Amino acid sequence: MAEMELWFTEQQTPDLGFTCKITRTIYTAKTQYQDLAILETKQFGRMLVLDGAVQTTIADEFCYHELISHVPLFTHPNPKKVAVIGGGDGGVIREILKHDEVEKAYLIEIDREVIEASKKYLPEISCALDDERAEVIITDGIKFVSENKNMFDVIIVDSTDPVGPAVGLFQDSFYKAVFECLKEDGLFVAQTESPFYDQELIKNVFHAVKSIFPITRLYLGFIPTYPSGLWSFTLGSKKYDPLEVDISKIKRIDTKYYNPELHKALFALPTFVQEIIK
Ligand code: AG3
Repeated sequence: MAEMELWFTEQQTPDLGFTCKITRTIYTAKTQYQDLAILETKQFGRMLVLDGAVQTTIADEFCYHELISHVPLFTHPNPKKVAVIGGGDGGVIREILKHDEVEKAYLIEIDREVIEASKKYLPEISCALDDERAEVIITDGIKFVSENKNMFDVIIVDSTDPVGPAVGLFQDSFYKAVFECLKEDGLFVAQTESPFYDQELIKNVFHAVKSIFPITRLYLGFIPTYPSGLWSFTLGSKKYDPLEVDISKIKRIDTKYYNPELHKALFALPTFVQEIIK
């Protein structure tokens, strides 16, 4: 008898699924906060899934992790203290530590089990979590940000979709707390979902950030395993504008997606996306 084929589907919208052939389920757990799975897919290699939503895969993680990290870090002229809210797989920390001037990168993750599973099964992504410049703090990001003032040069919000524990990371009160948690010339970036499927969300976040930060910008990237592939990031800044960066001064670091030529080009938006944030 032919061997049975196994397929995993993320239901990306009520009417659309994204399906991958899998060779095996490596690990599953019901954590205090979510359902966690590590799958071995044929097309993308190992995959981290939280509550049925694809978070990252070995094959395309670089797209997301580089875009969410290097755009803010090359916009700030001297980022020394950086915090990641969420991002328990460690991919953002790995990218942050490619910047020599960063003295300390804090990972503020609510779910310890995401970190543990990533360390065990996704070492290519989590590898920098044991670096001496990295510090892991297991706590609620909303609580952490509201309890610390004037502390970071850059904050990167690497959250899951705005459901369950992440809902509060997309609210006005959180962005106000992020503003206070940043130094006087600090800036932040948050992942803000798909311009195809999440227009209301992008619009609301953009306007919320705009009412708090003097500079607000939206940029896009392509992440094959996320809903629609086209993905948005919202940046709020107290002083530095990503569009004013002198790209000839950007240091070459080892990346596969980000490069200085893309730094400003990422902010050039298709007309339908310009309409969303009008
Ligand atoms: N965080 C954003 C994942 C959102 C994906 N959404 C979905 N598949 N429905 C990714 C964490 C990577 N460090």
